[in-house]
Amino acid sequence: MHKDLYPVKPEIAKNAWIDESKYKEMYEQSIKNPEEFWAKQAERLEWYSKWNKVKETQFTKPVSIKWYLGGKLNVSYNCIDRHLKERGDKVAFIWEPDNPEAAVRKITYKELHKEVCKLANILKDMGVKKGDFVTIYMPMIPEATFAMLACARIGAVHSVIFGGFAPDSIADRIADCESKFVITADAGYRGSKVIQLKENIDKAIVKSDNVKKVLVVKYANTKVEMKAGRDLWYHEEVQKVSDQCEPEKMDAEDPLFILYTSGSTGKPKGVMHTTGGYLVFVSMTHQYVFDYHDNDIYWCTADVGWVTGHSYIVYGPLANGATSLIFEGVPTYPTPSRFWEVIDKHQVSIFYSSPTALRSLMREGDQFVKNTSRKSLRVLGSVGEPINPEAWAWYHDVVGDGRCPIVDTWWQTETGGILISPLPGAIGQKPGSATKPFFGVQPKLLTLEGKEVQGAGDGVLVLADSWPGQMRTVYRNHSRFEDTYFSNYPGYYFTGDGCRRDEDGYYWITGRVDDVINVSGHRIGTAEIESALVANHKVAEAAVVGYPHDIKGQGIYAFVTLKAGELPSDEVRKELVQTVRKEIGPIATPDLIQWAPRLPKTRSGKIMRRILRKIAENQPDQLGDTTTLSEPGVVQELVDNRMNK
Ligand code: 6R9
Repeated sequence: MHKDLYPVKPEIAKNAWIDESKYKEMYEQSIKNPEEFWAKQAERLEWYSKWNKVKETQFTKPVSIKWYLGGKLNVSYNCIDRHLKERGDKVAFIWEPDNPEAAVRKITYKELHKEVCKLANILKDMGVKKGDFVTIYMPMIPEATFAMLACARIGAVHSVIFGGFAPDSIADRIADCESKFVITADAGYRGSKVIQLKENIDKAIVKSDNVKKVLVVKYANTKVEMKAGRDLWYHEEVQKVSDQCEPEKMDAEDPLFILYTSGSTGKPKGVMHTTGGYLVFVSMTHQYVFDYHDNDIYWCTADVGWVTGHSYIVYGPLANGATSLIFEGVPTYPTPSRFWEVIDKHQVSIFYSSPTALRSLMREGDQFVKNTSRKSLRVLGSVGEPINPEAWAWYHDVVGDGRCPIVDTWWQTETGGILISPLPGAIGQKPGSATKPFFGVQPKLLTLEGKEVQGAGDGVLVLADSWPGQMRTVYRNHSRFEDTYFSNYPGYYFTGDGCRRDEDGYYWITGRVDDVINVSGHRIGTAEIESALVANHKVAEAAVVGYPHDIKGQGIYAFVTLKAGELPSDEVRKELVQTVRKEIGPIATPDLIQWAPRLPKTRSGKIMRRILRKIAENQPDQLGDTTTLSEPGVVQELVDNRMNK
């Protein structure tokens, strides 16, 4: 049995920014007097001119979220220039390449300043102006972060696309924000595999003709086609520009970036984050949640293509003048000791990773951990999905040798930063619980009918008031923003997650309550996978649900009806897998495909996913009410042939 509660370790509390009584005091202030609380927190940044109002937010239609109104600042200035006087020679980024034999790169704040200024000047020469959108599709190399910061420096809005997305997904994301500029590399590596990034961009651009310029970093030395007049080599352009570039004075509410994320319906939404509130929030959460101190070496294993990479590899750590490690590789290459070897090699003290990575390593056996020292570690973090108590205990006992608190951080692309998490010196941990709300965060549990659950109980998780890092809108679709997050439970932000609160007021996230599945910590809308499947001419209809998966958390289970005349076979199954990989990317690869001559539908023709979910979860005795089905026999057929027995 696992211990219930892992109390705060006194040796951690002693040196922590926040201890138990400080947490209580600050939390209370943050709720009672948010304006004063957040005004004080904003002073962690340097502003060209102060805001004239801290907060103007409304969760009922018309929904409007604004923080630090009228304030002026620049994110790149705050992440770089501000540190030059005292920390110019401090390392901002350590880059650990995929191949452990290849050379490490260390980039000081002074060097980062030059690199970002040069890239900002290249962007200007390419014609990028304040407010323009720039698509970034890069391997995990330092240039990816230079690109983000260079955009921020000149007031361009970046849209980073994860390297695992296929040309069609890239094309959709380029078209949605009509981005005219792309920054990419010839290719990248992941666990010795080569990913042809430039080739994917070329294919994507054919489908969306708005792209005018593509800047290409020569990295893997693969052969790529360069289109004259459109494509530019970074190493050539960088020779032509100055290493000084004045940062643009941005309004607190000017957009900083958009990031596409899957929803339960339709195409991915462009989640928009702005400048002032976002930076205050990621800087503050990075400091307090990880109990970050000046001499820490901090490593977040996420990819910059996801929000975790944005907030906790780049913006939060740099705003705090930290040394942030960028890792190009994968946890198991060349061996399952890689993470722990990198920790020893660079003396990492704060390590932030995901349950799926931990589970895949746990399975390999403790010897791969125990043959490393890990003495430098002080705080461990987890994000992306609920962490099962077994993986938690392994992380704590084996990886952390029982010394390090674990911060299980719950948040979302939409929230910009961490909202529910232990603070190492203040909140005791329970394995599997994200524990307590961060400052200013007011979680509530509601019944499906919208009634508030008091005390211990289960419900959907909503938030009662805004925090500075909250998304501001779905780009170009404010009504989708309002409908998705503010219409089911008026007056609240709806998270899409289910949650339990225990007797101690601890929060336990139970998973999505919408048609979004969380595969290895990546959110994928079932609707997207379904439309990828029906893009294959052999498919008449498809329904996709999640099912429990040992390593990935959730796996993708597809029920597929073929068109009349098409015969099911393993070949067709393989072909459908390829279709999905081509339409969306490898992250959406179905794990199981079951042939479904017919799908269970209501009399009005709606697919009954609730029933399919139970079949996929191998709980055929819990199908619930099937009386509204138009053809009740369909279900037994599917149960008998399920793939997951
Ligand atoms: C940061 C990030 C958000 C969804 C979220 C929830 C799940 C994330 C979690 C967690 C339980 C945690 N999630 N962290 N569930 N415990 N510590 O992952 O953003 O990709 O937008 O996913 O991930 O379901 O709603 P994003």
